[in-house]
Amino acid sequence: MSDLRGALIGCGFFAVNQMHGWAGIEGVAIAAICDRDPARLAAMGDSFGIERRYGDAETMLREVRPDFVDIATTAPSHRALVELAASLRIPVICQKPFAPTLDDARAMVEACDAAGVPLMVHENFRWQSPIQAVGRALRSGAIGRPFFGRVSFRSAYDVYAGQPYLAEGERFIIEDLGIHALDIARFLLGDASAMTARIQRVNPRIRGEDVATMLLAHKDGATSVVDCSYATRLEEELFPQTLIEIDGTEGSLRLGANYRLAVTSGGDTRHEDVSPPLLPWASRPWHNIQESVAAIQRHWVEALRAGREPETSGRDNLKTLALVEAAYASAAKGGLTLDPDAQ
Ligand code: NAD
Ligand code: 89V
Repeated sequence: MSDLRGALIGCGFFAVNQMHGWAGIEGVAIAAICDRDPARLAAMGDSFGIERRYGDAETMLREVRPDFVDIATTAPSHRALVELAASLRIPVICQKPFAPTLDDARAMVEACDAAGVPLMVHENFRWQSPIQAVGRALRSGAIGRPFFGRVSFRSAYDVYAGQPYLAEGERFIIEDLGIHALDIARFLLGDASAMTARIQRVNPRIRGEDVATMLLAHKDGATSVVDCSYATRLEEELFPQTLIEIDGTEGSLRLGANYRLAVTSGGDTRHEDVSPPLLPWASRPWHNIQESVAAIQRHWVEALRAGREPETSGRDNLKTLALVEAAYASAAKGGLTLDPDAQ
């Protein structure tokens, strides 16, 4: 018996993970799906045995009246779809990037607040089990007060094959991937009060930046470097692993390649394998991300049932989006130019 009936909008590249995630949560069923593209709608419907299929989101939501709606479209459509859900008082999950602009994002939060509708952004990277393990180690107090952090994602994986739109936008890596890394930095070290960034485009076949290096001042006193690249050819391709370094007053913590966590404290180092599980429907190397999809969706169900605000609520995500905007604004300014006479 399912006590929560969901509906999905957007049957593209990533939504299949969300459909698998929902299928694994007891008491939840996806009652209907929607996509403007009939071929994608049919493929998803056939794969998951969903009979109720729609080409128009409003028609679906009005007819099905689901308990929640999961928006898995790309950012340009998010505001209209979230506002539609709010107008019909349907709790809503929206994929990242939440919105193309902070103004849109604020309007979406306001619309859901005014309607009394729960809103979660599908910001799933902090839900990866290796990242959760880092959070637990940090919060155990073993390394004391953190004063430095690094959140690093460097790869040359061909993300453009599955997501061609990533090569087409004026903005790329900060908006698509850096947003996850910035959210992890917030999750581990708290909110930030200042940011400096530099961006580069290394791959000439894409429009936006594929390398970003950001420096954050966190309100609790730590400094962090958040760096990401899709132009980094390594001896071992680590996609989609996020590597983490945190130095604290009493020790340090490293999440190294292949999910090896080392916590140094009191003169000892504890090593732990914090590899994510390979869920039955998942496939390497995406299994790390796929597991976090299932985890964030479970979190949504728990929060919805308990009437609690989810961790990555729309309101919370405004702070991550503000960092994205600050990074582009800082990169556009180019930093302080040194006096050539001083060189
Ligand atoms: P996609 O282009 O493959 O799929 C989007 C689908 O939405 C398309 O089939 C399109 O026809 C449909 N669509 C768009 N607007 C619609 C509307 N108004 N009504 C009905 N259908 C509509 O995109 P994707 O690669 O699946 O990415 C979707 C979102 O997921 C993006 O925001 C992307 O950033 C995000 N994403 C998140 C993660 C993650 O780990 N959280 C990973 C990959 C992608
Ligand atoms: O997770 C994401 O948002 C994806 C990718 C890992 C390719 O950046 O778009």
